[in-house]
Amino acid sequence: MKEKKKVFPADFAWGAATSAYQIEGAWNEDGKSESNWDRWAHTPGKIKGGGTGDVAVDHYHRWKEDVGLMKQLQINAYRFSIAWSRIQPAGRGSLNPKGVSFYDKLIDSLLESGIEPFVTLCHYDIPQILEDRGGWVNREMTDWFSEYAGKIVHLFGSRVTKWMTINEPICIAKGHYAATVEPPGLGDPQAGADAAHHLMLAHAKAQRAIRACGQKYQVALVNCIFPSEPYTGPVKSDSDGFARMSGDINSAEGEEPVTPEDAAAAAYLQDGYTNRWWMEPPFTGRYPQDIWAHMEHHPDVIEGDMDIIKAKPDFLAINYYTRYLVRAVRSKGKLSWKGIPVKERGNSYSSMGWEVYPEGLYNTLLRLKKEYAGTPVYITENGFAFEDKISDNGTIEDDYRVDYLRRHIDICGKALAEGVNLKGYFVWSLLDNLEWETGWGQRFGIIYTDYKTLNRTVKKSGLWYRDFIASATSKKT
Ligand code: IFM
Repeated sequence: MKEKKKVFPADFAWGAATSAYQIEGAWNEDGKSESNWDRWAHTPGKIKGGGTGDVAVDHYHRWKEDVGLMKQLQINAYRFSIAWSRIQPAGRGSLNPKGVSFYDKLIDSLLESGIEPFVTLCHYDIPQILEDRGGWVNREMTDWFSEYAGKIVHLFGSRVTKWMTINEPICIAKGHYAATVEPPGLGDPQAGADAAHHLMLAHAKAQRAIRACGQKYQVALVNCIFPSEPYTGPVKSDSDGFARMSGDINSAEGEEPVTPEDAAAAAYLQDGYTNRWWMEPPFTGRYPQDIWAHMEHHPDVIEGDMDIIKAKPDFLAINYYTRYLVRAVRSKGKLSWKGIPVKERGNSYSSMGWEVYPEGLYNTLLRLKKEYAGTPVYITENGFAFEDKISDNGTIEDDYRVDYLRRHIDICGKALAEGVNLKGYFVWSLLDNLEWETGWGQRFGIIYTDYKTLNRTVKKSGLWYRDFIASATSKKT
């Protein structure tokens, strides 16, 4: 037997990810308080089809079975989040022993199974009591969050070293405060801008609090990166991930025609609002100046905030699903952009309407290498939603998901070969779960969940992932 030439290093993290509200259920059991998402789901009309996380996929009671499934899949890392409302029901002060015990047992069981826990402290859900006080629009939230972070790391820090503070702050600022689709659905752009700043500050303060617990911890903010490309004209993507374009831009009916320069600017603007705003400040200590100048609503940045925010994370936690095709538009005379769903390019689309575009992951990884030289990168989410059907003989033939995972994992290998400091890959998601306001229709899991019986069945993609991990980690040919 000879040694195989390995693309993926032996210590590469092969994982799957979930979040508390999407899987746990037990929304009011064992001392858990109401969360912002509980309140939202219990408000008629907020979640498609009336879905709630009350039971979710009952992970709170079935966690042992779920860890067993992870073991079966041979993953060596699991990313999950802690429900703040379960572990610290009042959002401040004392911890709930039963909540602590749940995560305690989960972490022990993962470690006994050879699976490293990667813990997210806030994956959208916060105690409703804090939402009632303004949630992320309230600056005090930055201190409440960092106190909570410090407490949790004190609790579990002897067993968990990888910590993620906040998942996708852009979705919180935009979806929860600037827009109306997620709790509390303020629909207030100024609140969105304030939340955006508070989220960055909260992350930085939490990172400090975690580091104060010990040097061994690795901390990151989780960002979803959507590389931008202009909608029309020949598109050429440079290795830095920015799209350069030339050619005419067709205007849609009723809109002003736009120039190629406009389109390029739009792509930069979109990239600025969606990606750079969240990625750059911990490295540069300032928000991207072009975006600041373009913004209509500015957060209240107090002297000293940016010094706190300027604190490099230990790794880049990147969620990647698709790219944005962007088109310039003029709104009230000002250049802006909109994302365009285009289906005629021959690519496939998930049931979320997201284009399958692995090249975007490649561009992103090379861009990260260039812009954040050397900082380790984990793909903390990557996956494909579809309305999977279970066959009469009980299998789920999700070849489209196998194809998606294979192509994105291939890209990871290619990026590693080109010197990207990629440390791990997490499939979103371990098992089908509640996809927030879109309800139960979007199945992202590599494990199928029957939402009536809550039975779990490993899909073809899960089996494929298991076999892939086995071959990627075996020492011999
Ligand atoms: O389900 C979500 C997850 O909670 C955050 N990232 C994107 C996923 C798919 O929409």
